[in-house]
Amino acid sequence: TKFTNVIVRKPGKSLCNGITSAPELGQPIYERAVEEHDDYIAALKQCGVEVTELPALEQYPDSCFVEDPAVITRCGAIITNPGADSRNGEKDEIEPTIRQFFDDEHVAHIVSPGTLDGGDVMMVGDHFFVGRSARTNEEGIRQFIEILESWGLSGSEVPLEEVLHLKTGVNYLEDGNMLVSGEFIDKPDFAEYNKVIVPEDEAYGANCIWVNGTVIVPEGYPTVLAAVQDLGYKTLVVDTSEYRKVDGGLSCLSLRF
Ligand code: CIR
Repeated sequence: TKFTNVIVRKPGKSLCNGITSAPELGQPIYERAVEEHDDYIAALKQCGVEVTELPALEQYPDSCFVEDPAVITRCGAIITNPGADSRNGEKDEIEPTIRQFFDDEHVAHIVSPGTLDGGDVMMVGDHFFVGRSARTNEEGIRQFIEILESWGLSGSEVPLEEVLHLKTGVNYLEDGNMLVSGEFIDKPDFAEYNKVIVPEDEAYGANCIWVNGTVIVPEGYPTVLAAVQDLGYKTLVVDTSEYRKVDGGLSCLSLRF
């Protein structure tokens, strides 16, 4: 795998009203969120990708989490049908940008009653694991796998019990290495990989991203950072603490392809 392009969207002030499962963490501080976003973009650029930065969309508080309304594979892009009502319209906002990179035959859609969030999709080579979650339903997964298979790719369902999205708890670092936390540590789906177990008190740190040989790790997760470095990866650390307040992390903030 080699990524050439990354799409991000600047957070709006409305990020403070993003969906959250952890209101006790408080609302994101907008100015700080923008600084963190700038640092994130700088880290991505260091990994040798071209970054397309879309403008903020105040109408959609969670729209900086561009990973959810689209999934991009090496064979084409899939515009999803995000499972949260307040986010569903984000699919129409991202599509024109996706079409700048892919022609008509290489853009597919998940349609109602199917729902799917890109945060539930983990790419491992030409196979895609798809979490069945509160956002991604059985019909969405069926459509997604049908599209993948029409492109010569494959997919499989992973039921989730505890976390919001599949990649909240498991992330593939290429080279057979997988960061796993909580409910994913013992899932048979991942038995064949070199699993790096993320301790419960650093669970948020499981959401790292591999970008062209470098792994970007969230700031404040020393066990995860050491484990990733032990695997031999170059690492970059980015603070995503304002995004954590609304259940977001490193992977959610970009589309990498
Ligand atoms: C949401 O609940 O949809 C946002 N507050 C967070 C989305 C995080 N996205 C992701 O894990 N892919």
